[in-house]
Formats: sequence, structure tokens, C-alpha cells
Amino acid sequence: MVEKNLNEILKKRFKKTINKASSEEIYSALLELTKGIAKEKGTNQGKRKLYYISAEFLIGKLLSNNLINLGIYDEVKEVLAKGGKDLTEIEEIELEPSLGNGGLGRLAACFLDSIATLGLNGDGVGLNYHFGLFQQIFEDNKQKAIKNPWLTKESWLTKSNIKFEVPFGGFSVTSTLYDIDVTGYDQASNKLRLFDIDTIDESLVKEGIDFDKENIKKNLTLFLYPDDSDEAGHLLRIYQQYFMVSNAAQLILLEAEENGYDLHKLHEHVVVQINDTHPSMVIPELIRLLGEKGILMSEAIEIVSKTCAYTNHTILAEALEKWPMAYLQKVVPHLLPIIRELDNQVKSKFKDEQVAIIDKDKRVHMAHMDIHYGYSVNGVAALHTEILKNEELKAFYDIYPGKFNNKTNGITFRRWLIHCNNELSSYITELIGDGYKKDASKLENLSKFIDDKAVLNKLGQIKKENKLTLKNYLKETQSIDIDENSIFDIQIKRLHEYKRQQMNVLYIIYKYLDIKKGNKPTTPITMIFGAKAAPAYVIAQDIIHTILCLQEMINNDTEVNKYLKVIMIENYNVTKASKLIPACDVSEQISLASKEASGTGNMKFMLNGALTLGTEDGANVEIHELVGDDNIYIFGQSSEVVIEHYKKADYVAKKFYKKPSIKKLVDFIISDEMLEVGDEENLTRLHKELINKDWFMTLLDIEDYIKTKDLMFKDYEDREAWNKKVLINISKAGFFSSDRTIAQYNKEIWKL
Ligand code: 26Q
Repeated sequence: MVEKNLNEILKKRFKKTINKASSEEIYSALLELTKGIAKEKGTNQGKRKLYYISAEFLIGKLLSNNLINLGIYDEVKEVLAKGGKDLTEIEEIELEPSLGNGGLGRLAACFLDSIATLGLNGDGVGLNYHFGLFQQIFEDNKQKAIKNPWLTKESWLTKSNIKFEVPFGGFSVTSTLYDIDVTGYDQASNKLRLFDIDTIDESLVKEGIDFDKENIKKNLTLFLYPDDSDEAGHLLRIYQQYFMVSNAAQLILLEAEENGYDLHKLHEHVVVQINDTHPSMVIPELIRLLGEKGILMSEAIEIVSKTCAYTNHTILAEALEKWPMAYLQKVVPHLLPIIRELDNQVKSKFKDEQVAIIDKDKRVHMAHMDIHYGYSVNGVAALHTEILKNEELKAFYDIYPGKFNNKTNGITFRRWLIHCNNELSSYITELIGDGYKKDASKLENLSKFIDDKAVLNKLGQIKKENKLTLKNYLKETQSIDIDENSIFDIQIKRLHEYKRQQMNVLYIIYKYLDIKKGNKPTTPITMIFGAKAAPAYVIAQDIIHTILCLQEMINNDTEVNKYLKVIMIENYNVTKASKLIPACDVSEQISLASKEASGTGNMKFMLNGALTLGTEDGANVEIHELVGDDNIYIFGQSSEVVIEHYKKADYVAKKFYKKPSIKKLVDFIISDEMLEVGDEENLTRLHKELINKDWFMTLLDIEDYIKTKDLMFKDYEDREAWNKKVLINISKAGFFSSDRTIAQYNKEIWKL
């Protein structure tokens, strides 16, 4: 079937057969074929529909994902092979949309996959950023940000004829809706609905990612999170957020009317999941629009409060959005009376200033609005939810204990196992059948092979092959040469001080000095990083610079480079993650305990047979519980201890720095060797930061980290024992399928 259809499309469009067609032509034909099959499968239906509103959907490339979900991946691969074409080469043609920063955006994408796979009626709603998140290049050992154009003439987007008028203070814009099919695994489809405006002017972007931030009609959807270091940046962010939610709210009401629903009972037919506070203005916007339909404000507030649910993804105070009233007055003056009314109601009920929506500095706390006027508040891992309840949002938990619930994050196994690690996935199928593809808990059946040497050996072999594939990829794309026989230690995630890439840097320095002293590791070590840093985040830029300097210095040191190499992957994204994760031995999850809400990379690594080196933070805690002490490497102070330090403000980095063994590592950052390859300003700034501030307590955990990582490397020498741990990790990973997460959201929050 596939062969006939593909050939027909190629013939009709390009007058060619598979063997004569170019990769671009085959990609284009596969796009048409896939969209067609998805259409035939139809869309999920239901009396109640979920709108998952999110400023980010980090969907990654879609071709293989869709082929897998439609059940034609193997067939397409074979048909292409018969014509002398390689599907992995065709995949290269597709550009990766970068519609997200990191975890939150990728989670939204995994959720869409699972919502469709479970046959649930739910769409994603977001924005069609033309350049998405910036593309990262390295120059002079520094990150440079450039635009990432990903929109091509032919793509997964389908332009709809839905348009809405979105009012801002002083002017309005007309939106256009684009849809992307979200195919379920062996199921009907849903949609990702991305709004845009026709007046966007891509030529506004000149050098790097700079552009005129004032001209909203031309710049509104150019970038995801434009640099928000100044007022114009903040305002643009509010314009984007309101544009997103006003469109979402209008779409919800349009579909409700099309279905003939009684708007007084909207909550029976619609549930809105607010992904972090970025879409929070959907609450006053829905109230406003229901008002326009003739529903009294008091009733509208009731209806909306039964419709909206909020997910919190962070406990970092600086990431909780609080917008000055003056900004909202400028961008959305028509929402202010509603926000004031919501605030008045809260203030008349609760005297505690901490729970007010508008604070005494006239700032609007978006999360507070969500909690008061939503029916559910969830954290994204067990520890995170406990910290929300007992610390960060305690005042709210005391008022609304019933609203709080936990939904531990998950990942879609279609992308993060079946697609990215086909060898492992096929081998698992050989061992336990393919039931685990629909019911991930079946991975537990692998545990019966715990003493089977052949199985353990084969797991090691698959890892080795994946390392070789990565090696070849890096050689081709970044002209980097790594040793497939070394241990691959990987830290890939956004660059942030709380994630503590700087602690990993200190370990590398320790190892470098140790090798210089003559202590050669039995197995060579390859340290791999991938991370983008927000352009305005100075210390994060300094950390990237330090890693790149270490890379240059160490990789050119012939005494050391046989034993230790440092690799920083350029422009880390979903595509690169899928190549790195299957090749990993050591998964670095080393955030300061209490700061990483969940993490999802930790789950991807575990599923692909890497062992976790981590703190008791986020979902690491649950991984630890599942695999047991012997199959994970936990180090560092607990979240309780860390939270105490913050409360007492008694952590002093200098006390730790005084210790000669630690001082030596920190001071190496400004050593002659480093200054020779690096920039004094950046290196000195990081050095000072670590000694004088170290807000995320790197020096508190560094010794335990070094000790534990060395133990891990030593354990790696007994490969059979190591592979046993690997097998246990894979067999316990089923819990982290986003199918499980979504089933819980549906059972406990959405009730679709
Ligand atoms: C806020 C205000 C102004 C500008 C930007 C922002 C902003 C942008 C992005 C705030 C937060 C984000 C993204 C947060 C995020 O990705 N959080 C991650 O969510 C994952 C999914 O739940 C978790 O696994 C991670 O632990 C969490 O860090």
C-alpha cells in the first residue's frame, strides 16, 4: 500500500520513481502521504474537550514520529531501502521547529502525543513563532545567538480559515490559525493549533536576534521569549501571552457554539489546562468574552473557575510571573477591571497579603490568579508538589487543600525509545514482546533476565553501537573525534546555575589535574554537554565560555586527551537529544536539591540504559525509589537541608572555598592555562561568583559529587554488574511513560 501510494505521489508531483527522486522530493512526498493517512484515521471526539494552552510546544521533527504512530515506519523504511534511499537521510531534510526553551515545552509535546494515543479529545493551543528559540553557534569559545528559520513552503502546518480579532490597548490585530496534526499511536488524531498574524515582517531581524521591539504588528510572533531584559521585552511578552489566550478563548467559544453547547454549562464541555503562568490571562479573557455573550460577571467567574486548571513547573521565585499593573494597563486595558474585581473578591475573603492577586507594589501575581480561580493546582513530581504545599504555596494550600495534586511528569516512549533507539526497542520486543509499546509497565517483565549473561552482554553491545553512531555523527557534523570505548558522561539541559553545570566543570578540572599528576583512569572519559543559555543571563554565558575553554585546553593536551575529553554540542535541540541519549552511560542530574521541579531528561536516559548520577531532587527521587539504592548514584545535601540554609541565610561559599582541595579547583578557572584560551572578564566573573555568592551551593556538594562520580567510574569496570543495573533501570522506566501521566491527568483533573 505504502509503496504504491508513495510512487503515485512521486509520479504525480515530480514525474519520478523512488530511486530517481531527490531526498527533498521524497521528503515532500512522505509529507503528503502521511498527512493523507492521518486524515483518514479521523480525529478524536468527545462531549468534553481539553485545551492545553502553552507558550511552548517543543515538538521536534515530526516525520518519523508520525510514521511510527501511523504504523508505517518499518514499511516506509523498507520501501525506501529498496529504492536505494535511507530514511535517516530523508529525516535530515526536515527542519526542527524550535518552539520551546526546554523541559516545559518538550513536556507539552510529549503530552500531546499521549493525549492522542489514549484517544482523548484534546488539542494544544499556542503560537507559531517564525524563528522560535534562537539557534546557538560558538565563536571564540562563546555562545552567539542567531535566528532559526524553520518555516518552509511545505510543512506540517495547514493554514485554516479561522481568524480572530484580538484587541490590544489602542489597536487590534487579526490572527490566522495554523494546524498541525497530532497523530496518536495506533489511534485517531488531535491538533496542535498555532496562532500567527499575517503582518509579521521577518526582515525586522538584522544582526543576530536583535529587532525593533516596539512594532507589535510586525514582530508579535517573530521569536519565542524575546530577550526580556528591558521593558520593551517584557511588554512584548505580555502582548504575546494575551494574543495566545485571546485566540484560545475565542476558539473555545467558537467550538462550543458550533456544538450547540449552553455557555452557562461551558465547564461541562471544556477544560483548559494552563501550562505554567504564561497562559494565565485566559482566565480574565474568558470571563470578558462570556460577558460579551450576555453572562453576568459573577456567573462568568463561577463558570471559568470550574473550567481552568493550573500546572506549576518551577519553584524559582524569579520565574513566577508578576506583571506591573502599568504594563497590563498599556497592553490589555480591557482586562484590568476584571483582574481588579478578581483581586477585590480575594481581598475581601482573605486578609493575608501573601495570597493577594495584586500586591502592594501594584504587581499582578499570575500564579495567584490561577490558584484562586482554577479548580486544580498540580506540581510535576512528588517532591516538587510537597514543596509547593509545604513551603512555596503553603498559604494557598492552607486555604484550598483539595485543589492541590501531584502529576509526576512522563515522556513519550514512541519518540524516546522506539524512534531514537530502535536497536534497543527491537531487542526488548524480542525478549518480552511488544505489549510494552502500549502498556509501558510491561517493561517490568525484563527483570526476569537479570541473571542472563547473554542478555546483559547484548545490552552492552547495543550501547556500544549507539556510541559508535554518535561518534560518526559528531565527526560528520562538528568534526569532533571521540573514543567509542570511553565512558560517555552526558549533561544536556538548559544552562542554569541551579542545574549546576559549573559543578561538573569543577569535576573536570579535578580529573584533569589528577591525570596530570599521573593518575590515569582505567577507562577514558568523554564528558559531553549540550546547553543553550538565555542571551541576557550573564553567568550562564560565563559557564558556557568556561566549558568551551576547557574543551579547547584539554582536547589539545596530548598528555591528557587520551584519557579525558570535553565536548560541548552546538545548538542542543530535540534532534540532538535523540542522538545523544541512546549513547549515554552516565546521566548527569545534579541540580541543587529542591530546585529542579521534575526533570524529564533523567527519565529519557534511564529508559535508554544510562545510570543516573543525581541529587535527591525532582523526579530523581522517584527514580531512586523505583530502582533502589544499588542502581542509582545519589549524592549531595537533601532538599530539607538546602531549604533550611535558605531560610537561615547561613550558606557561606567562602567557608568551603578555604579548603585547599576545593580552592585548587575553583582557582583553576583563572589559571594561566585557562586565561591562555579564554576571556579574562568571563572567567574572573565566574570565579568571583563561586567564591562570593554561589547561590545554588555548588561548593556545598562538590566533594560528595566527586567521590560519587569516581565510584561510578570504578563500578563501570565490572561491565556485567553495570549492565545489571542498566537492565533494572530500563525495566523500571515504565512509570515514566507520559501515557501514565496523561491517564492520571484525565482521571483526576480533566475527566474527558
Ligand atoms: C518567565 C517569565 C519571563 C520570561 C520567561 C519565563 C519562563 C520561561 C520558560 C519561565 C519558565 C520557563 C520554563 C520552565 C521550564 O521549562 N520548567 C521545567 O519544566 C519541566 C516540565 O515540567 C520540568 O521537568 C523541569 O524541572 C522544569 O525546570
